[in-house]
Amino acid sequence: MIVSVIGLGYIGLPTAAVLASRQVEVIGVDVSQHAVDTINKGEIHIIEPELDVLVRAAVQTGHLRATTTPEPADAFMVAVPTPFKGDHEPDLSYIESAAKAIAPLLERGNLVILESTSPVGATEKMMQWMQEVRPDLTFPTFGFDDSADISVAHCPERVLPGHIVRELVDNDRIIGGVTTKCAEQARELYKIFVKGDCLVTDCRTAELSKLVENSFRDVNIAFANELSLISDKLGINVWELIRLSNRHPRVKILQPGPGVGGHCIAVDPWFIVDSAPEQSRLIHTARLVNDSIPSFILDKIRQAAENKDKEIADLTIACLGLAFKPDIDDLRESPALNIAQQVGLMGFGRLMVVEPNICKLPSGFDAATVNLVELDAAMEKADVVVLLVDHSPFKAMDLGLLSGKQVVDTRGIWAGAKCEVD
Ligand code: SAJ
Repeated sequence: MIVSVIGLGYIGLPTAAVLASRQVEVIGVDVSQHAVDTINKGEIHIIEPELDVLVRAAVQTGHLRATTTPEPADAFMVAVPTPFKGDHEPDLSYIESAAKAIAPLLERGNLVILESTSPVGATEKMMQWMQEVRPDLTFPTFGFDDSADISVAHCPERVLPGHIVRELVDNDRIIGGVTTKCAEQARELYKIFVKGDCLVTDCRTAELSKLVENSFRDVNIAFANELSLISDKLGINVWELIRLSNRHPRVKILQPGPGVGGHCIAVDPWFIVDSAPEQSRLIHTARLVNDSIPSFILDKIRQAAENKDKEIADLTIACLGLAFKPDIDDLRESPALNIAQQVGLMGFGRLMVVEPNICKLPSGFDAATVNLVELDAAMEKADVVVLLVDHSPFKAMDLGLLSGKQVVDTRGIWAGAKCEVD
């Protein structure tokens, strides 16, 4: 069996490598020549624990190879980005390109699976795009178990960045077919590497289930973030508040932070809001609450700077962390990056950025006043320290280094937000 994985990013590459580790012949396809060349050398272009070993083995044994041009296969798995555009409307253009790129290669009996997180209806839309290119082939009709030449399903990825390799194998999977036959065919493929249950449903339910999972988390994080705003107003330490409240047997409040980042939780709820705006009031409000947090943190930073008896231009500030969550290099939709960039415009004499998982500052910073530095250097010079990401080295840091500095701890890993550590 030959499987082609379209899109070799955070989901496609681990999926391709895990399948290859089960002796399946995998052809990975990506538009980035750099990604393709890196993978063909047995290396990886992203940071994800355990992935390097898996990819190296898959390439060395000849089970995985990458290319920029799609090739025929028995099954195609599409794992491309689904960002939003305009006023938070889903942008399906990457799925459209993928569908049109594989359509000319399709043969009777092929299976096409959409893994990308998508709004309800996207799997059928992808099918339509393929049908337009291939009127000679028959495609299934939603809910009708007629026999079509091509099977189409939606199997949303649900792995947690930082734990992708383990979760790809262990998590249960939702397998949504355009028809039951499509779902069964897709299930056979996932059973090759998934140890969790493969739960069969229709493609529309599968689409919404993925969006709902991420919206559930977004709403719960918004609750924690709202507690942080309330506690700030009432002069209460939110970290202690949550720690104590969570001692109730049925309460499990998540952690506040500098906002919600990543390409999933901050994006997917909008797909629900876009398709049912009147009905998704809570989901919509949660998004607004989470998106408002960076400006609250910027106010805290301004206050911290004012507490120092110096002009802002004479102060050095350190921002610790740019990634959207701990111990990864992923800066997509990162509130930490957004906040650090805004701090760069506040007029501090110098901004020192510490991000142990990258080696070059991304764009959006003024090279004259901003540097990417090691933690020790930042701690030596900074008057104000802003902790934006709970990376392991920051958690392990000697708290004595914060002595005499103004500290804004957005993750609660030190003494709590807005404290002067003396
Ligand atoms: N966050 C908080 N407080 C918390 C937990 C998270 O502020 O208590 C923030 C994080 O700092 C980060 C953001 O939320 O900025 C998202 O992080 P995350 O770890 O909750 O989730 P992701 O985006 O890395 O992965 C999510 C996962 N979905 C769920 O847990 C329901 C993952 O399983 C999905 O596969 C992934 O989205 C995806 O690709 O959709």
